[in-house]
Amino acid sequence: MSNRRKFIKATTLGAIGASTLVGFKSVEKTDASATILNKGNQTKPLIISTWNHGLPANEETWKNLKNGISTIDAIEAGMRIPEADPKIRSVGYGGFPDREGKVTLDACIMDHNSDCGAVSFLQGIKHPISVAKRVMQNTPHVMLSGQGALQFALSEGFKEENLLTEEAKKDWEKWLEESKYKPVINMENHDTISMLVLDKDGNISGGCTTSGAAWKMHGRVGDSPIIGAGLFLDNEVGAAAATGLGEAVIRTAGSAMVVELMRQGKSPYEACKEIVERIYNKHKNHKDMEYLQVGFIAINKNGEHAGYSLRSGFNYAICDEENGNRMEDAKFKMSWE
Ligand code: SD4
Repeated sequence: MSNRRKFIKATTLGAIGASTLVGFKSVEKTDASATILNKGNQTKPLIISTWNHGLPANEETWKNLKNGISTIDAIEAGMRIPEADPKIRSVGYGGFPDREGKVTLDACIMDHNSDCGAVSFLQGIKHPISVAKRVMQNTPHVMLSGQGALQFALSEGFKEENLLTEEAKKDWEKWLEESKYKPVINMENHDTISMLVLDKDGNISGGCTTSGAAWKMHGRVGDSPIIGAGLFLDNEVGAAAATGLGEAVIRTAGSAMVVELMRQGKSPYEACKEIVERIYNKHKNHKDMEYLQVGFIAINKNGEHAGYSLRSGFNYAICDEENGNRMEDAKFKMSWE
């Protein structure tokens, strides 16, 4: 087993151990692609989220759903956990900055009515997911960006603060020594957090939040706030969300395509795999191929779920009544080695 693989395994199991699984049984592995939760009329709630930081996010969302909070508010509550955690260098506060040393954030949220809200290139606000929700609920628009998004957040009562931690600043200063843009996606096992929820009423909602690719150009926006790229759902069919190199996901309208394939009858696993294959085929001779990683998670109305990535190392957190909150390694097309 390579060092990298060992590292990923260790962090995966470490995260399970570290998590406080309130009322949950921790299960190390399930055959997720074969799971069908919902036979007959009764819907069993299900949450899936990308990466290890999906565990505490799922836990918070689950707790809120159990307390009768609306699904959108429960998603927001869950995603605020990694956003506020300075140790997570790919989301919210403590996220890696762009090449000018600015932390710029992207997020979106979508409900079962196809209502959605997003913010992109937002600076100085710790919880972009909450601002995205306000865009959805309190404006006639879907996305606000940059200075306008900040202005809106302030008008809604959000507080402006410095999101660049000392640790992230040190890493940026080190990066400046060579200034080479070569994203190392999933190296630390926590990129974008995307969450998909099937609630007790059988409705599907989702959210996505990130500080985007480290050392990106100032002004760069990734896939995560773009409905159809980083996140998409159709309550008649299912939902999908992405992590990895946003440029590749935008070029292929990744999450929307996964949902369309499910509409045509593919399982979440088959749909994620086909879109990853498509992204690979479109990029195999592309300059981005050297560091290309993309991963998708998907759920359908039956409660089937899956994750699939181009390269190894992607995992996602699954939470349901039967088996609690646990990690699943996504299947993948190829390893990094
Ligand atoms: C982006 N997909 O901005 C996001 C974040 C990510 O490595 O996963 N970056 O491209």
